[in-house]
Amino acid sequence: MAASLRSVFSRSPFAARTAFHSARFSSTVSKQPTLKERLSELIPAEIENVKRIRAEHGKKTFGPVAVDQLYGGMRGLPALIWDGSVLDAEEGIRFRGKSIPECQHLLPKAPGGSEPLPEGLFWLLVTGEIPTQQQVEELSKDWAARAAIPEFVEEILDRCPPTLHPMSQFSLAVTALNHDSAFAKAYQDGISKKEYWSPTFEDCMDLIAKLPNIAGRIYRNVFGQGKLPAIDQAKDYSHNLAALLGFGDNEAFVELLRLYITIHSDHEGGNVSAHTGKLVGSALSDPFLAFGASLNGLAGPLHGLANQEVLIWLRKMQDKIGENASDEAVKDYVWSTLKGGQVVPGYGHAVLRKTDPRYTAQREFAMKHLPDDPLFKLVGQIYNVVPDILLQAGKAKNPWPNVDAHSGVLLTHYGLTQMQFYTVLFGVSRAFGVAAQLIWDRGLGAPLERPKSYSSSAIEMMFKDKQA
Ligand code: FAM
Repeated sequence: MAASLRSVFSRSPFAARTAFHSARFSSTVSKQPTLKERLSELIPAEIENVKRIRAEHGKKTFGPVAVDQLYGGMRGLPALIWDGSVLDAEEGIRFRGKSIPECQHLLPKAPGGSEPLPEGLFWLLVTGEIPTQQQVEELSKDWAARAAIPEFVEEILDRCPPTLHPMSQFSLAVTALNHDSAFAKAYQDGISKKEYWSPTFEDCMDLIAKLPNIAGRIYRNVFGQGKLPAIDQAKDYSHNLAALLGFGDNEAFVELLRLYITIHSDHEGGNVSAHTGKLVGSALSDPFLAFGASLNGLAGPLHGLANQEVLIWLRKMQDKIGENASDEAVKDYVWSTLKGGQVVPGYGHAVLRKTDPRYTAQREFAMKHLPDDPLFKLVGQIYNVVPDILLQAGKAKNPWPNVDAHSGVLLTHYGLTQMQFYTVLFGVSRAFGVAAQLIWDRGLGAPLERPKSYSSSAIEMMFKDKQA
């Protein structure tokens, strides 16, 4: 065994890690398959499944393309395949067919905890299966073992001015992780297409594992919260992330993070961050480059930055109309936002047409853990007035709250009051979905993305002599 391990070590660090995992596996009789072992069984079957679907249906068409969709941000344009999660306009997100309450019920929990472990959600996104307690514990251990970030990435972060937005710092650090990409190295070494998924998997595991150290370092550098503690190899991912942010002793906050990461992880394939990761990954940019690009999209105020914007808006509202303001005063403030040509942050959605179940899950958490929090009460009051106003204003297709209307209030309650940091936590979570998608795209041999663009004159020419 030692000799064969040494020979793979000399080939590449990725091959060595794989061999180490299999060596560990074979030495424990009752050990259940690791995520990578399970994937290596699932990928060949799915390749055959996709071949069959394409042979049977590949030439069929559905959904006409309207010119409005070309000018209108491609709303509803069928263009992507992603099995990990599907978003229904009325019902909200399902992860591999499971609603948020079902995930909360079915996924393994930490001892004494009641929220799902994000490790389990990742397993579900990747395999479509509910993992065992042992399998999520192995994943926690694996991620803790991979959590250290290279010294030069620490230096990059330490040199960033605290005035550089945390999301820009986050994206810089993630992009720099490409220095040690197993995929980039394997590609340079001439890896066969059939094997792409394996170093992609290793990069994705490293990516997720390293995010708490990156997020923790940004938080402490920017907001002056002292030295980072070491990762605790015996604890789960969310506990370690909470500890790095300085909240490891607060079990309710750790539970919040478990729920937070789970519900923010994925929102089907077409949203800006998920689609950007897939698009950039399709050029065979490694997962660090692809996810760095996702983060830059998430940092926009119409997408992930909305959680920061909500808190800023709430605070401005409180400054203007005071705490415990009447419904009338809140309504006037909402109207003044709209009349100023601004959006009401945390409300509306490109796909959803009902209250976001991610909002509901957070509201239920708040009812259980912080029912009397004044800011939570204000969020409830806003929920009672904003939808009617957006309907009266007559523009927004969806007047209901989305995920970002609630998350900042929960974080603030536990003392994480620095709203410029909120989107970083969204980013840590979104890595789970983007990574799962990248692994499958490389597993199924997804091609380079290259949709067709048209000029306006070409559109006019196309319909010149046709009746309406
Ligand atoms: N406040 C005011 N106006 C709104 C609005 C809101 N919350 N939501 C939509 N509108 C407006 C929108 O700006 C557009 O106006 P114009 O015709 O002047 O361009 C009109 O209503 C039609 O928009 P839509 O078709 O209903 O929405 P879109 O699909 O174009 O955009 C959002 C979707 C999410 C960008 C939009 O609802 C919005 O800006 N919401 C506030 C920002 C926010 O909360 N973003 C986070 C979304 C979240 F789920 C996430 O990605 N993290």
